[in-house]
Amino acid sequence: MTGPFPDGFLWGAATAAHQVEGGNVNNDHWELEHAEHSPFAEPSGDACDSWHRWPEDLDLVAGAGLNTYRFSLEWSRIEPAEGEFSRANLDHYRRILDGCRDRGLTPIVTLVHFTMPRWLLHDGGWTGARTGDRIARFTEYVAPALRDAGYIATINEPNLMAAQPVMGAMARRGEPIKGLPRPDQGVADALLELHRRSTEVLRGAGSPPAGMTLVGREHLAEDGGEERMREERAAFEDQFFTAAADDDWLGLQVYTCARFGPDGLVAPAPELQTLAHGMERRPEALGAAVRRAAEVLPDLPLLVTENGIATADDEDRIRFTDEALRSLAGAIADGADVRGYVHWSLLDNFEWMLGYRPTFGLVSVDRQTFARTPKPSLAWLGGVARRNGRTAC
Ligand code: IFM
Repeated sequence: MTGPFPDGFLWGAATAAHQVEGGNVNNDHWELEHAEHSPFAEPSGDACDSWHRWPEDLDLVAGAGLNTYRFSLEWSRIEPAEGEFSRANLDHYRRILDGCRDRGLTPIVTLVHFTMPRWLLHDGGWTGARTGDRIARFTEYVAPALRDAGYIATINEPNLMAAQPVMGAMARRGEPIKGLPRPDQGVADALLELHRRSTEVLRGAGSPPAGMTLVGREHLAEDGGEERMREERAAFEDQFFTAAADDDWLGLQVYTCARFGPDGLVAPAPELQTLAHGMERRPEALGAAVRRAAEVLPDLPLLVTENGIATADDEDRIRFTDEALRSLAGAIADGADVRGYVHWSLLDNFEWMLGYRPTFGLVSVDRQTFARTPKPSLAWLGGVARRNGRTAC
């Protein structure tokens, strides 16, 4: 690939607390993983034991030649009971930030990556009347520890989080899931309000640039599907873009496209589906999603905070990422203000309801010993980073 990637471009890999730390016994997901008739394929358990092995993880990122690490805080560890904060656990994350800076890595920190403390699950959840005050208090507590972050994301993928209850209801009615449906408007409104409250606190604390990370996708209309595509895009994307307009930056997490016919979402052909969530293999969706965000929000700096593929074939991961980066280079050449590319994921990790089967990692993790084994794709991406995207000679 050959890219006009700007000087200072960030190249990194991402993780999220519940997917890699292990032992997050005090959050909503742990509870759901262990519920009777749980929809989770398996519990998260010890995950990748990154709670203890994070220095090894950072060494892998820096050693490969990447310059950025994205990770998230686990609210349930920092505020295990309402209003009761753990200084020791916040210090743990503070040490990860220091560890990043010591290795020349720019930390991108997400405050909420899907999980909430159990006490919040049982007292309102994301849509609860007091959740705005609670996220503001949490943000206020953590903000001083995050002064060295390069970027802070408040909430990860609120557009996906708001679509989840809709998917749950569809599954209960036995309807086929053909992709991410239109978000539940009440949940979307609530999450955007939480983002606003958290951002307000970060701004007041003089924190690093604050934004949110959204699922970005290429929207494609099949014959007669144009109107429906525009409606769905407005609900899934445009309303979130509008809410992000006053932020300092926007994160896009792009894996695939969504196709629309006159009756709505069209499921990808089975031969095009990848290992995770039946997504269509469409690397060029990255450039398309970035172009659209840049068109709607021309003045907002963008970061690709996730992009990747679940595959057991690492050569295909390299091919996919190379194609995705070519499309990103095209979007940048056409004027999109993109500041970085962060691959999902550093490690093979806990892929939520699908458990450990899908492997998104640049590094595999032995489920018994937690030994990390870099895949060729890690060195490949590190090489891309060292050359700032220029083609290898
Ligand atoms: O693993 C998830 C991550 O937590 C959020 N974005 C999509 C990834 C792959 O499904």
